[in-house]
Formats: sequence, structure tokens, C-alpha cells
Amino acid sequence: MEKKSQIIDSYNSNGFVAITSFFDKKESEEIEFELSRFLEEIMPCLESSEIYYEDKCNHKSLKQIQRMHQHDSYFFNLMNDKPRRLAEELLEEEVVPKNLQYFNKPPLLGVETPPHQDGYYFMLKPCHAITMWLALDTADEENGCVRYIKGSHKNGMRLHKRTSTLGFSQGIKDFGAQDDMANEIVCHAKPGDLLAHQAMTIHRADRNRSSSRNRRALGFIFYGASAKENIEAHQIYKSKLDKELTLKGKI
Ligand SMILES: O=C(O)CCC(=O)C(=O)O
Repeated sequence: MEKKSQIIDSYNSNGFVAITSFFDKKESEEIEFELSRFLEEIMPCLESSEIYYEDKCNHKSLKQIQRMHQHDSYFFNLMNDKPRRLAEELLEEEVVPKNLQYFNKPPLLGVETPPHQDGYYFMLKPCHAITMWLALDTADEENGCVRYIKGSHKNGMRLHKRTSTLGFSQGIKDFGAQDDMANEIVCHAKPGDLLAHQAMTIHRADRNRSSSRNRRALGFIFYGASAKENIEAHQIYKSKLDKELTLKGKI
């Protein structure tokens, strides 16, 4: 694992940081064990709006689960342990745990993650929040690893537009302008490695081109206690989106 000062420097100057072996082998094995239990015992009891499949009729195409920390005490405790302490150090204030998500890009089925800034979805003032991405599988170019636009957290919020991607309904309208590609950093990761980024940092991922390898991860979102959420606007957007996805048969 990198030194604390390196982690803080990279997070502040680049807008993201990659931490190797944030969870060691034993901890990662425990997370895997608890995740299998969650998928088997808890997931079948969740509302359909908490679970996204690339294709609802194909259960092998599971791509996202929302708010795992609200549905299970193991994941509540996991979020409030090392990830929460890191969030407090990097945001330099108390934090509010908001979401613990499961992400997968199943082999050949996992589509690309459109370039976006999480802050656009969060609707916060000030936009003070952090997202962490914990690799559960090896992630590389072939199966769609995360890519960051270095320094993009310093250049304000870009215009976003609606996408057709389930789970990532907004993407940057003019991505590719403003030296985006020249500043793109490809982040390979191994199980237990953690990426953490600021809510203004642009990131994206390719589709999974592998025919056999999943690209699974857990995402942790924390808001800074100083960040005020536009709860009404957020709820209106979410219920409109859920209605639309239900009508289209996607959830
Ligand atoms: O898993 C991915 O491809 C991207 C995740 C992401 O965009 C996020 O956690 O903000």
C-alpha cells in the first residue's frame, strides 16, 4: 500500500488515487464469501429497482446492485470501516455514507461506462464527495478497467446528456474536447486494489471484450458533511428514471 502522504497528494493533484492492496488477501476472501452470501440470500428479496441486468431475462448479465449497506449488516460494517476512514482523510471532514454498489461487466455482455462526473448525478453544493472503486477481479483494457482524466476535477462541471446505458444515465456531451484523451490514465487493478476519485473527476470504462473474464467491483460513495444535497431534485430525477426504465422493461 502506498504511503499516506502519496495517497493524499495524488488525490488532490490528479483528482484520483490508486491504492494497491487496500484490502489484503484474507480480507478480500472474506468480502468474496460475504458477497456470494448476499447474492444468494439477500438479492432475491430486493426491489427490482435496486438490481440492474444488461438483459433482465439473462441472470448471468447482472451488472449493478444498489445500496448493499442498507440491505445487509456485513456490508454496512464494511463501508463504515476502512473505506469510511479513508473518505474522512481525503475529504478532510466528517462524511455521510451514501451508497455501496456492486458493479460487474459480465464477459462480452458488459457495456461501456460513459464518461461522466459523479457530481452531476449527486446534485451537491458544495460538490464535496468521494467515490471508491474496489476491484474484485483483475481489471485491464480487455475487460473494461476504469480510466480517469487526470486533473479534470479542476475544470468545473461539464455538460452532460442522457445516455441509453442502464446505471449510467448521463454522460459528458462533448467528451474528447479539452485534451480529455491526452490526459486519460488507464487504471489496471488486481483484487483488493482500490481506486478513489473526487466527485468532479471525469472517468469512464470500455466494454468487456473478454469472452471469459468478469470485471466485478464494489463502489463506495461518501458525501462530505458540508455538502448539501438537493434532495427534491434528486428524488424527482430518480422516480422519473425508474418509471422510464420500468416502462421500457429494463428493470
Ligand atoms: O465500474 C465502472 O465502470 C465505473 C464506476 C463508476 O463510474 C463510479 O463508480 O463512479
